[in-house]
Amino acid sequence: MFNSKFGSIPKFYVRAPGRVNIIGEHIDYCGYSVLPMAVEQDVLIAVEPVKTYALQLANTNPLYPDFSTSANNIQIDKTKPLWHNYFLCGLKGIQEHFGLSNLTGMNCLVDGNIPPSSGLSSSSALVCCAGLVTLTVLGRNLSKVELAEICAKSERYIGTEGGGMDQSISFLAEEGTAKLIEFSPLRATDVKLPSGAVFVIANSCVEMNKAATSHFNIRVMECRLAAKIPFLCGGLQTGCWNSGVCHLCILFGELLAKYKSLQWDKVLRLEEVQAKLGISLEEMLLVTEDALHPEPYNPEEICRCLGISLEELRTQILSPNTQDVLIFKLYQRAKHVYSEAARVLQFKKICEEAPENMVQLLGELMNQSHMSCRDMYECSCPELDQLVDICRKFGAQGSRLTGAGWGGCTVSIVPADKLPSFLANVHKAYYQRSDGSLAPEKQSLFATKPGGGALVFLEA
Ligand code: ADP
Ligand code: NG1
Repeated sequence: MFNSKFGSIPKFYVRAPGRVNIIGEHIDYCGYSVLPMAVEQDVLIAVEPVKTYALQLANTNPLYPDFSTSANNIQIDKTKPLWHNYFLCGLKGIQEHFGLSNLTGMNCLVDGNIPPSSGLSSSSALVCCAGLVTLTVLGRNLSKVELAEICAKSERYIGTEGGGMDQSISFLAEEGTAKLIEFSPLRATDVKLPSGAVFVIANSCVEMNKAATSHFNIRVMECRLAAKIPFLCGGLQTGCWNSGVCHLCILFGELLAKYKSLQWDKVLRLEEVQAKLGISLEEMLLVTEDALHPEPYNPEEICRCLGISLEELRTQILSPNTQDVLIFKLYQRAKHVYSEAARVLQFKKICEEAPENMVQLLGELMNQSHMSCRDMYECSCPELDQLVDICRKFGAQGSRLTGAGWGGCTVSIVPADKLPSFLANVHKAYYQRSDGSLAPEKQSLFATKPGGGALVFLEA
């Protein structure tokens, strides 16, 4: 196909994998550690550098049309997340990192088998693959951590305010092991998964494109606001919802006095709040219960608490696609984040200690995670809830949505000896169509093992 598109043959190939997040949902952009593994499915790009400035992209999938532009004039349209824009994000990230204005061109043919908009990070695999393609064409070197950080930042050119989990695992993954990904500084630690269980991905077949909707960014903004509000409450700022007499001020009066001089207006992430207060995640849950109210906040109340105008809220805190949001559920989002962050650490500890009932304990954490995503974070959907129930009914010890949610996939932990009957029963219960035919099992329901990270294949 490359030959028929460009009349030449590729000089090298790059692959970058998708991932399944085992636990730790919607907490990477709050600064908390997550626990994903790479999947075998990936984006693969065949590349031929050229001597002109022409960048020509083609795709093996006819749904993604050919695209060409000048490599030294990259424009990314945030309002339309067309496929080639993800490629341009990766390219632009590398270009900016090296401060290059004149990039030479290339011919690229993109192929991918990660189901798109399904929570398995097809978008980040494409961004990371394009980043590594560009680095290779330039003949430069960067560490995997540098590449992950550059691509995490540059994927935001598409308009989503993601946290960096997907790009990190795409580069730092190693075959045979899941990873605990920690941020600031970015690092990845091996997590040995139980040998007696298998992780199974099931696609709800509901697609949710993050960049084409505002669901994802609204959650990021709610977390951002939840990180600021408690500390401007309780006498540090007048006019807050409980007139400055909340329990937070009594419980943490000394801590607040100590940190009063810090610039809370600069705090963006819930993890920073915890670090500044120097207290545990369990204590943060208590602080949240005292400092935030369960009723939704409206923009006026938020502005009162922060001492800013509506215009400042819109332009200085909110992203372009969340400026008209009228309801922010800060209490529920913060509770999800702190409890989910604690579950990730518990999951890792159980994997290290490997108690006899390990699979059951890990399953319980995954079930709790799904409940919190569904009820507190509201990022599930009826199809995902149904799929999770079906997976549990047919033998999963735990099952949860994975990735951003609102559609996409579930991940289940299934005892190895139950795998064949689990696959058969779930297939029948969820994928059997009304006309009696079955959706293709291979793409929708499959067991997965920790795969390796991004790679360049050079011709011998
Ligand atoms: P995900 O959860 O899979 O990252 P997103 O909705 O964020 O989902 O991104 C999906 C988008 O990524 C697709 O609409 C498409 O633009 C792009 N994409 C994914 N896979 C491919 C591919 N193989 N070729 C071209 N573009 C792709
Ligand atoms: P998906 O939609 O599954 O690729 C997104 C974010 C992650 C993370 C998860 C939720 C991007 C590129 N990805 O992943 O950073 O926040 O949602 O845990 O924004």
